[in-house]
Amino acid sequence: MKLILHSYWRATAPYRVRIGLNLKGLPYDYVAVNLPAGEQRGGPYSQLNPQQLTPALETGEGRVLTQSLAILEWLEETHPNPPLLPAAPHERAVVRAMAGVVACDIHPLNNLRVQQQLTEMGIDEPGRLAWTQRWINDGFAALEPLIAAHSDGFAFGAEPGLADCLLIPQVYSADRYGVDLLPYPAIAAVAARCAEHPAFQAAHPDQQPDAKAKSRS
Ligand SMILES: N[C@@H](CCC(=O)N[C@@H](CS)C(=O)NCC(=O)O)C(=O)O
Repeated sequence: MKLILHSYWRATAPYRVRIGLNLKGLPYDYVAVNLPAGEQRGGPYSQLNPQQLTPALETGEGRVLTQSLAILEWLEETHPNPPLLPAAPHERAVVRAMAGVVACDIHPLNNLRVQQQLTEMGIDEPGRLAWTQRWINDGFAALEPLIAAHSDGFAFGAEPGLADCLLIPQVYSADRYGVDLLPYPAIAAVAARCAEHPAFQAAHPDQQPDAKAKSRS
């Protein structure tokens, strides 16, 4: 079974899946979908994912998975080791809560199509930036005490897991949008720890084929 990930180098939802695949040690082929050019809309990609959002993961025999959290849960169920979730139900719920802050409460408000809609509604660049920073700061303010209470190097405990798969791409986005991490020392510490881990390094946007092609052109 050859996995094929449809991704865009700078997009955070596919970045989550790249980290998960790397943590599980699963090789995959990378297919770039140029989001600013609109390749997610209308063309062959929209047959693969009718929601016209990345990521999509082809898992063989014509099957396609979408939604990064669903893909990460599928990875966990089909390749349990090393685990992305702790064993105890309460702890699993805490990790899913961390993931939910990013996936449900930050990212949907700041996605490309939302930015494009704000532009269409006449919101200027400083207004859009303030919007984006607002929701990242709200989410990080909620995550900070959760991570401070449960981290032992990574977001939950001493091993990387699901919460880190969500957190690190969001920290990348925070940096892109000029959000200061100073009020969030626990988040910053986890980000520094993950930056040393090969699975996170290989998943970083700068390491993706479409980022490299861009910098050559
Ligand atoms: N909830 C979805 C979000 C997917 C999503 O919004 N992906 C973004 C990239 S991070 C995208 O493809 N945006 C294209 C667009 O907005 O047109 C998931 O977790 O997979």
